[in-house]
Amino acid sequence: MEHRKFKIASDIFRRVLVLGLGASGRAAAKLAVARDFEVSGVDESKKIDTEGLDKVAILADWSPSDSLPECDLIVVSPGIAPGSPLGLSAAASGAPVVGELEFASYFVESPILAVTGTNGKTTTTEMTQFILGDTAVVAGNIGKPLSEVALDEWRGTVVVEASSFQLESVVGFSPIAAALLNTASDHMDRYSDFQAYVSAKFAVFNNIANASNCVLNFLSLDHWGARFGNASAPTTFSAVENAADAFFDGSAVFFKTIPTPPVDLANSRLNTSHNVENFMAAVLLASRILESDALSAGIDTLLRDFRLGAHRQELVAEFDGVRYVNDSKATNPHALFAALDVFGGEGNILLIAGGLDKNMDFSISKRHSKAIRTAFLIGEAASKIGDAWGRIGVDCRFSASFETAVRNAMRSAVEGDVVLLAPGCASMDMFANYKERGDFFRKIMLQTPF
Ligand code: UMA
Repeated sequence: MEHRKFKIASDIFRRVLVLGLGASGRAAAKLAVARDFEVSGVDESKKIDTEGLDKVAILADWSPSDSLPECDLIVVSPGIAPGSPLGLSAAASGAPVVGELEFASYFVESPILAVTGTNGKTTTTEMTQFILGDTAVVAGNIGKPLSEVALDEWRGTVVVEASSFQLESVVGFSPIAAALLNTASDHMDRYSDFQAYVSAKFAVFNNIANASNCVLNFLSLDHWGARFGNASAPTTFSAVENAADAFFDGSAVFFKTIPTPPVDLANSRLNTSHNVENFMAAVLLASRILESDALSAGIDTLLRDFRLGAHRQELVAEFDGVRYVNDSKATNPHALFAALDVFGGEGNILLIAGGLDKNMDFSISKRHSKAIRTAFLIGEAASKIGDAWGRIGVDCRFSASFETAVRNAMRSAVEGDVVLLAPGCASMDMFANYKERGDFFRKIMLQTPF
C-alpha cells in the first residue's frame, strides 16, 4: 500500500507559534509540547481554556497593534482566515505558516483516508469508519483535531474529515486515498470566488500519486481536468450518472473497479441520492484498506446498524400526519435543497430557513420552489433569501425570532405536510452553533401543544 510521509526537521523549526487556541490550536500546542518544541500561542479572545497548556507561553486578547512572538513555524487554526488580522500578521512575519491538519499529519504514523466536500463530509467520514470498524478512528473537522490522534499515537487507520479551511495550506498532508463528495456555494465570505473555494477542496488530492486513489463525484470531473489534466483518471461515483465507476440504478449500487457485488439499497434508509453517494465514497475509501471479504462484512454492518448523526434530516416528531424534521446541519443552500429532495412533494413543506449568510448563492430551482408552501425566514440572510425566492413566487414570511418562525410553521401544517428546519445558513447570528439551533427546535416541538 502506498503510504507517503512528509516530516519536518524539529531542530530547524524549534519554536512553534500556534494561532487560535480553540479545539485545534490547543491540541496542536499540546502535540508540539509533547514533541519537544518550544511553544507559544496567540488568541484574540480573552477567554481561553488553558488546561494542559502550562508549558505554552500564551498571549491572549491579541490585537492587530501587537506583534507576534518570535518563532520558526506558525501553526494556524482553521477558523483564522488568511485575510484576517491574525492571518495577515502571520503572513507578514516571514515564518512558514501551516494549518493544524498539516502540522498534525507530520506526526501521524498510521494511514489516513480523507473526506472533503461541501456536504456529506461528516456522514461519509462516519460511514467509512463504520465499515472499517474498531481498526479506525475519525478526526478533523468532525470534532476531534488530528493533533489529538497524533498525541494518542494511534496506530490504526484515521478517517479525516477535512474542511476547505484545513486544506488551504496543504503541502505535505498525504492521505493514502481521499474523496471529494461535491462542491457547492458555501463559505464565500472567506474566498475570493467559487474557484478559490473549489481549489482548496481539490488540494486534498495534491499528494496522492495514484489517481485511482482519488475518489471524485462524476459531476466534478471538469474541475479535476482543469487541475490535474485529463491524462490521469480518478475513481468516480454518482447516483445519477451510469458512466461513473460506482453508479446507482435506482435500487442497487454497482462498483466497476472493485470486486464488491452490487449493494441493494432499495429498502435502506440510505436510499436518498446524497446518502447513496456518501455510501459509494465510503465504500471506495474503505476498499483501499480492507480485502474484499472484510469490506463486504463492513458494508453489511453499515447497512444494518448505521444511523445518520443528530441534526441531520432527523425526524423529531410525527403527529396527525405531519412530520417535524430537524436538519439544522444544513448550513448552506446545497444542503437545504438536498433536504427538499428527500421530504418535498407538491407544496408540502413549511420551511424554516435563514441565519448567518456566508455570501452564498440562494438561487432556487423551479422544482425545489414548488415543494415549499411557505418559507418562514429568519436571521441576517432572511431578506436576501426572500429577494431570491420571492421573485419566483415562493411565499416568504419574515419572523423576528427563531421560535416565532417555528411556531408559525407548526400552525400552518396540515396532514401530509413536513415542518422542516433546513436553514441553508450558518447559525452563529442567533446560536452558538448548529447543534444549539437543532436542540432548540427539538425543544419547541416538545413544548408546543399540538
Ligand atoms: N480566533 C482568533 N482570531 C480569528 C479566528 C479565531 O483569535 O480570526 C480564535 C478564537 O478566539 C478561538 C479560536 O481561534 O479561541 C477558534 O479556532 P477555530 O475557529 O479554528 O475553531 P476550533 O475550535 O479550533 O475548531 C476547529 C474547526 N472550526 C472551524 O473551522 C471554524 C471545527 O470545525 C473543528 O471541529 C475543530 O477545529 C477540530 O478539528 C467546526 C466548523 O464550523 C465544526 N467547521 C466549518 C464547517 O464545517 O463549515 C469549516
